[in-house]
Amino acid sequence: MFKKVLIANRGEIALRVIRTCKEMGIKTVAVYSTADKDSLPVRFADEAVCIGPPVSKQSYLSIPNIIAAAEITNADAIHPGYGFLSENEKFSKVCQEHGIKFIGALPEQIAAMGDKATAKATMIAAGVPCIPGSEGLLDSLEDAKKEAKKIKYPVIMKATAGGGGKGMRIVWKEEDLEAAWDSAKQEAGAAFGNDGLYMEKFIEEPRHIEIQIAGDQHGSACHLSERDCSIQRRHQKLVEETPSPFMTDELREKMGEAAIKAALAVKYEGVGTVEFLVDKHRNFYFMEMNTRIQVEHTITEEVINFDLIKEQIKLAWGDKISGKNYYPQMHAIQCRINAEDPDHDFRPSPGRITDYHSPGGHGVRVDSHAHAGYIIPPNYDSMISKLIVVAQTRDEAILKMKRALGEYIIEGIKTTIPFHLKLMDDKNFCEGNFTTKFMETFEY
Ligand code: MV4
Repeated sequence: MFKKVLIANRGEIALRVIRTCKEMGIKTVAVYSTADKDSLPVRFADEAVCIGPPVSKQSYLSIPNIIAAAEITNADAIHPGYGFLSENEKFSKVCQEHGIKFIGALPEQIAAMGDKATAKATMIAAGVPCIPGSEGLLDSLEDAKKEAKKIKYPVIMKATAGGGGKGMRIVWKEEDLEAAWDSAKQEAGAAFGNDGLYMEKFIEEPRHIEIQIAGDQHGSACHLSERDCSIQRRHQKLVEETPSPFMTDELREKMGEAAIKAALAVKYEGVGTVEFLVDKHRNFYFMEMNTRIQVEHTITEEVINFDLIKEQIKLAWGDKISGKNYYPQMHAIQCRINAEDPDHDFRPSPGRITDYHSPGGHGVRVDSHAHAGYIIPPNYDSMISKLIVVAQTRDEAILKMKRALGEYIIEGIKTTIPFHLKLMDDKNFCEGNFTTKFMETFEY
């Protein structure tokens, strides 16, 4: 097994990875920016190396600084967490060239999935259901008009380098197509340095349901069931749960098989997620594949009783998967606790946590690097904690989440806890009656 893993990340996920490494008898190296020098990952890791100033580009996104830290400490593997360099083709490649195992996807897999039009073409070839649309990129406004006529309005144009909604435009009628084409191209070019667009039929009020998969270096893959991530705001997930209240045993089999096909099509090694849109008739369509561990991996862990970070490390080492699929035995919900003010359009609320008490008890898990006296730096993501509950049924999980949210004391900053408390009382949420449009009408 690896002797020493460097964690190229910060915050709760750095802590999460350190914990599993310790349990596996693997030494850990934390890297940190000067803003994080007193953070828990730095305290709990066996070694810690400063890699630069608070600004991410010069620290957590600096490939030379991180590789230097790995070489100095003699780490034999790097875990990138999520965000930052976790889906960076160049970083995966540079690790390879330095004889350091990247605990994540291979450069070719990152490239194949990072370009969305390429990913979609790969999935169509593999027989994974995709949303009807253009074959590859649109080469002109005229081409876009022709495609939209074929597909029929409403259509959606998406940036091939995108994800997360940037460079995406919904078009309801032909007279709006030109303006959408111009602005999407401009936005994608500025954001990604790639203004390639493709087109799809617009699916109205879909659910976002993703399938966790795992693949080994010996050509096998399995699925670990779904997560429902439909409760989002501006493409930021707020709450995730598994199983999805919309799922049926039959749909899970079909989506699971499709996700395995997707993984095998790119000879996927490690853990990954295949995202689908599911319409009201339970038709499902491939959306994208994430070649990293995700923020919401925790809920899957709770319902299948399985450490996904441990699995990731074992698969990177070359271990084989068991060959069976995994099905939820419990119901889990995660609320993302952000340092944001829900009363003021979820604006960031960095600063010092003056008092802190986290909930506990049966079926409650808190993944967080926060503590009393912790100063949330303004430079990074506003997520400071993940509150996860697991129970026998969905109704019990909601009750447990309300109980746990009620025990959570975080003073000195604003958080999204009051929002979550209100959500857990919402009739439509409690009935499992929600789509990706839920937050557009939810009255906080
Ligand atoms: C769509 C769609 C409807 N129809 N594609 C949003 C982010 C990007 N990954 C893809 N997205 C969407 N693609 C078609 N053909 C609706 C969305 C979408 C969405 C998807 C998942 C979760 C939240 C969303 C919020 C708005 C739009």
